[in-house]
Amino acid sequence: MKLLGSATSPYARKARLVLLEKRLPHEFVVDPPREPGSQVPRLNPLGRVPALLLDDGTCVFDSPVICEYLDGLGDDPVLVPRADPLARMRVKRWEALADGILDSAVVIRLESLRAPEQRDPAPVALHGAAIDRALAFAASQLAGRTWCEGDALTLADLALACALLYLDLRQPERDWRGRHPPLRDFAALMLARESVRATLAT
Ligand SMILES: N[C@@H](CCC(=O)N[C@@H](CS)C(=O)NCC(=O)O)C(=O)O
Repeated sequence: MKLLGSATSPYARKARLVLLEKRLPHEFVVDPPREPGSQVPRLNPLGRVPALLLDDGTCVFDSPVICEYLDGLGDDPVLVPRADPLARMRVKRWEALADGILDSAVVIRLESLRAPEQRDPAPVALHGAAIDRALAFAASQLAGRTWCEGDALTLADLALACALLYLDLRQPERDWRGRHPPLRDFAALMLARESVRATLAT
């Protein structure tokens, strides 16, 4: 199978981390969807990455769907709990929280790319406040814990790491490490993983 993405897409990175942590054979294809000649719009009608192309030609899209599919391909490790509905919900809720941080960060990023006189401060303030609330929530949930859910790595940890490291890339001024020590410690743990280092956006 092939994962189509871009080097900086945090949603693609989440899928890449699942592939690497589960050691699933794959090819990562850099194919930014807006580049002329990109095959992404032909494969994923939404024109977004990540897009996972299976060997039979099926295209799986939207990172939560991709990650859940990949997790079902093997048990070493299980990244989304299967037996306990509450634990499963909590992992998926962490993923929703992390993806929501990213959705808001992308709005702010797109606004910053507009000409200064065309920028609208309202969405920047709205989404900035949402990111701050989500970070405070994540920190309160993580306090005193090593992993987001249970006592081992799950998709929740991979998703949160992608959100935090994307903020490092696009909003270094947000200083989430200084404001939230539990997130600082968590990020240090995640940055020690080979999978995370192998996918660092440059
Ligand atoms: N909800 C989607 C979001 C994916 C997304 O928005 N990806 C961005 C890149 S970070 C994208 O492909 N945008 C379209 C573009 O750049 O034209 C997911 O989780 O996969």
